[in-house]
Amino acid sequence: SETNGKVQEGFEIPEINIKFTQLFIDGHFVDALSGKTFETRDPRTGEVVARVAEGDKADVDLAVKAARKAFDHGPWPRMSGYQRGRIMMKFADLIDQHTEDLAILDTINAGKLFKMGKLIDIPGASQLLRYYAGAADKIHGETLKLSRELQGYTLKEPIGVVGHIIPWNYPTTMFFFKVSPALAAGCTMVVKPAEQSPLSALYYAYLAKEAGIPDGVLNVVTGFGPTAGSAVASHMDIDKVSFTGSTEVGRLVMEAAAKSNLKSVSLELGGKSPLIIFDDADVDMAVNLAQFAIFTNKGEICVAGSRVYVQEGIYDQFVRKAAEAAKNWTVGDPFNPNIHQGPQVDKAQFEKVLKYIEIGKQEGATLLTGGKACGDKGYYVEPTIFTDVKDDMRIVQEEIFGPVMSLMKFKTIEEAIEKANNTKYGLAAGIVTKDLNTMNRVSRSIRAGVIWVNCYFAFDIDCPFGGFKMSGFGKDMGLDALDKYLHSKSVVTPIYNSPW
Ligand code: TXE
Repeated sequence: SETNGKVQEGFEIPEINIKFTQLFIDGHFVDALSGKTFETRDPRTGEVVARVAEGDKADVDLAVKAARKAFDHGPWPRMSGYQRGRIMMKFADLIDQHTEDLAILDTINAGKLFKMGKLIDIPGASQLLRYYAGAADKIHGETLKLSRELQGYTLKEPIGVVGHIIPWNYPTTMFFFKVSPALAAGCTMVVKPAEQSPLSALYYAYLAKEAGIPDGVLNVVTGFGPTAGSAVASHMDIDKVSFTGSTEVGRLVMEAAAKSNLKSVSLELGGKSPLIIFDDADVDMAVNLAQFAIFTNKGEICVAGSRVYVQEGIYDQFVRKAAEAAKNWTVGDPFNPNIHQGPQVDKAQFEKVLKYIEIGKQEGATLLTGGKACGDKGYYVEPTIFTDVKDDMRIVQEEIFGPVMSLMKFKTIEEAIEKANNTKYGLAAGIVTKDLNTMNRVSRSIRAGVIWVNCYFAFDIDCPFGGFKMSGFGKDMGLDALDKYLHSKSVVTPIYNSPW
């Protein structure tokens, strides 16, 4: 396989066995009503690996009908939280028994590293289920004293039928970011996976049924955004839509919600996250962190540290070391356990990344390393670093969603804060410093939903995650995410002859 300078050989590709390619509606795998299917491709080669049912509005209608029935009349919202939690625990156990099969699907659909799938994404899915399973029987409202004549309490009720529209960069993680808290809350749902990566979602639907999740609670409609996705966003019988994807489509989803039934919306959108490295940083550690922050998952991460700001005292040294380090960041077949980076998800993303590299060059940035496609097939891109980058360049302002780092110099803490905030996005930021006051001051000054200090991608299920500004609103993970799928009802009673 191709690498950024090295050739890696001698690894095994596991047997690929695709079991589920139909829509999952009301507890059954079914063809799309239209009978249509679409190709799903392996980004390692660009070749078709399966044809998957192409659901559209009519199929979404059926799925919503099933979810509505399961919500209005079925056992799921009526069970105790403890019972729901036990079924979710069983679902988690089944995922653990199929880790390898599931990781294979995300590798051949999204180009994700197989070893990371086995170590992180798939075990993370069962962990998410268990976290929210544990919360399912701890959902409670408040007692309200109110005035002398009135007393009240709040009831936390499931919000209803939820539509989850998810992207392709983390097909498993995104599925469980959305589905786990919604299940715990007692909601029923329709999931629309990304057209690039529909396979694992269908497998999860099968495991959910095996675990005992009642029919109609979890439906999966595979298909395209403008048809199936938009039918979810504009459906009159969906009570909430939870979306992760581009800012552009997030806007369409919110518009569709507003124009239909004013369903509640949460959006996790794009980012252009800054990583700020101060003079007192350990340069080797900072270089590794910067590389990890942008090249992980081939830069297809909403929180990728795509803008790296380095203080002038260590800048030259940092540039030299970053160029060296990039040479050791190997690119190749994601089934190879020794490589760092697989292919971009599809041809469109591959071309988008290469286009932005051209734009960077035309804008006058200097290519420090990388800058080209690699391999004779598939969608591989070299880890790329630009220097001499200016704040208003498109490569600094727009989300590339690929392994492309923009490296910039700053003098003072004020300048770093100003540059970091000079973006329409506000998803994440990283700070590298040993100085406590710098850390606190910068953390409080950056307008972003998560700040990582001397680390990056430090996710934990108990830590809410979501954006500011045009990166969206509403949190995934933590108990905040459970709250997204609940609404609060106030119940008030009069008190006669109340003493106080
Ligand atoms: O995203 P889309 P795309 C960013 C990233 C990437 C760019 C384009 O910059 O390069 O978006 O990727 C569904 N109504 N992110 O085109 O289109 C679609 O089917 C309802 C960042 O793949 O936003 C898929 O299920 N739904 C992001 C989901 O939206 C629609 C992750 C996301 O696809 C729809 C992905 C419509 N009109 C891309 N059109 C992140 N925040 O991590 C599409 N969809």
